[in-house]
Amino acid sequence: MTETQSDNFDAIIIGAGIAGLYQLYRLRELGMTVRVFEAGSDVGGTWYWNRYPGCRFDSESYSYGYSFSKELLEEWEWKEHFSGQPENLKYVQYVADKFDLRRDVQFESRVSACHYDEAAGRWTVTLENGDQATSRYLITAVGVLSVPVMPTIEGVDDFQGESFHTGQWPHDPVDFRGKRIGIIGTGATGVQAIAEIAKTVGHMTVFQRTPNYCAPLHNGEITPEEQAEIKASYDEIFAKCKTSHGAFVHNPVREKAVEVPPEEREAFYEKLYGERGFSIWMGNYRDIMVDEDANVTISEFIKKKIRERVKDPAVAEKLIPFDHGFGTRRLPLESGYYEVYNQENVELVDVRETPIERVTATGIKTSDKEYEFDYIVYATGFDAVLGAFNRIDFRGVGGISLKDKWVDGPRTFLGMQVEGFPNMFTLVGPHNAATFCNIPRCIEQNVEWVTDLFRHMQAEGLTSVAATKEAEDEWTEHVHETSERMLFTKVDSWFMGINPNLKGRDTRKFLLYAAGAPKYNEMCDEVAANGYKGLTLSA
Ligand code: NA7
Repeated sequence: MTETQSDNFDAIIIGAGIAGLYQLYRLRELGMTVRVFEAGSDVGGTWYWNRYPGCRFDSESYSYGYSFSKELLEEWEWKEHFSGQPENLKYVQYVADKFDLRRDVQFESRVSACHYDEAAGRWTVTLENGDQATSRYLITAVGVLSVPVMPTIEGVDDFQGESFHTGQWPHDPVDFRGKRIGIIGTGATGVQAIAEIAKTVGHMTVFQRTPNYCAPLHNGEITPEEQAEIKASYDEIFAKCKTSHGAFVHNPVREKAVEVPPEEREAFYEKLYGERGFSIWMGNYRDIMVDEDANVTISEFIKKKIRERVKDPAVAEKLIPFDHGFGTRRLPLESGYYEVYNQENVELVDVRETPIERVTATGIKTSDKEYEFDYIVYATGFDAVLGAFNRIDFRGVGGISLKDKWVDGPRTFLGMQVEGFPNMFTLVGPHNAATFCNIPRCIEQNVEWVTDLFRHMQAEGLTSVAATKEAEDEWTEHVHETSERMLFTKVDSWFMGINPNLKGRDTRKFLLYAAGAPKYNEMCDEVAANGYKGLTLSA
C-alpha cells in the first residue's frame, strides 16, 4: 500500500488545520506515505487565518485540545478558560513540532482541482500553480468556515483607507488606537471583535443587520489549582464530551422549561447566565431548542438582560432580536459586548432602518448619512461548509462534478463519503456531526473512523472504497428527518446554508447534522461493526 515516488502518495490531505494534522499523524502510524497541501504559510487552519482582535475559543480550552496523547495533555498548559487566537495558534504549532508533522506538509499550496482516474484508481490533485500529485486516497480537511465572504455592497473596492475581513486578518496586529472604525456584522465574530476593538478605538460605528442573542462567556485565567484539577480530570472531561449533543462539557438538564414554575425557571436562567461558555445554550432545559413555547421563556430572559445592560433604551431595542428565538442561530458569546454601546464613542446603526447604500472612498454611506473611517472591518461571515468544497474542482467517476452533484444540497454517506467519489473522505464535511460540534472532539472521531477503515483495508488487501447510492440516499434522508424538529431549521442562518451575499444560497439546504455527536458516533460505529455496510470495498 506504500507509494514511494516523489509525487505519488498513498494519501493526500487538503488542509493543515486541526483535522488535517491529526489525520496525517494517524496515517503515518499505518505506514502510509502522505502529503498535506496547505494554502497558508503555516499550520493552524482557523487559528492561522482568524487573527482579528478578540478572536478566541467559545469551547472551554481544556475540552478543545487534542485528546489522543497523554503526554501532550500533560505538557500543554492552557492559560485561560477560553483561550485566545495567538495562544491557540501556538498550540497547533506546538503539536506540529512535537510530532514532527511539518515535514509532510507543503505550505502555500492551494489545491484547485482533484480528479479521479477510474482506470488507475487514483486521484490527481492539481495546485493553483499547476503542480500535480497523485494518491490512492484523498482526504479533505478544508474546514467549515474557511471561505470568507465580503458583503455585496457597491463600492467595497473604492475605500481608500484600510479594510479587513476578519477571516483574512493581517499577520501584524492592527493598531486601532484613536482611529475611526466602521464594522459590518454582528455574528459570533463581530461580537468578539467589537468588544475588543472598543477598548482602544477612537470612534466605532457598528452596522448591524440582524441582532443576535448573545450571552456572557465568563472567561478567566486558569489558576494553578484549577490547572492541577484540569490535568487530573482529562479522562472525565473527554468522557463528558462524548455524552454531549455538541461534544461540549455541557448537557441539558432533565426538566422541561414549560413544566417548571416561572420563579424556578427564572432562577435557573439566572444561574446559567452566570456560568461559563455554552452552559446557557447546551446545558439548558431539554425542550428549549425544539419547543417554541419553551424557547420563548429563555428568549425573553435574554431580552431582559439586554435591556438591563444597555443604558439607552432606544439602543437596547435595536439590539434585541426580533425574527428568531434564542439559540436558533449560533449563539455569540461575549465579554462586555452590550456595555460597548454605553460608550460615548460607539454608535450603532441599524441597516434595516437606514440601509447601507455604498462604500465610498472615505467611508460608508447609508440612506441617512455619510460616515468617515480610517478602517473598515468586515465581520460578514463565510461561505459555510460548502464554500471550501465549491472552490475546488472535484471530479469523480465519469467526470461528474461534486459542485453539480450538490447543486440541490449536499448528498453524503455519514457526511464522510460521496457516491461516485471513491476513496475520497470529507472530514468535517456537510452532514457530519463535526460541523455542529466542539470541533476537535468530532474531528478525532472522524479521523479515527477513517484510520480504522484503512487499517481494515490494509489487513484485507483492499484498495478501493466507495459509498453506495442506497447508503447515501438513506443517510441524506436521515439528516433531513432528524433536523426537522429542531427550531433552528426554521430560521435563516449559515446552519441552513443561507447567505444573502451569495447568489443561489437562498434555498434552505441543511448543511449540518442535528441528531447530535453521540448518535452520529453510534451510527458510524455500527457501520464499521457491520463490515462497513453502505460502502463497497474492493481490491
Ligand atoms: P456570521 O455568523 O455569518 O455573521 C455575519 C454577520 O455579518 C451577520 O451579522 C450578518 O448579518 C452580517 N452581514 C453579512 N453581510 C452583510 C451585509 N451585506 N450587510 C450588513 N450586514 C451583513 O459570521 P461570523 O463570522 O460572525 O461567525 C461565523 C461562525 O464562526 C460562527 O458561527 C462561529 O461558529 C465561528 P445577518 O445576520 O446576515 O443579517
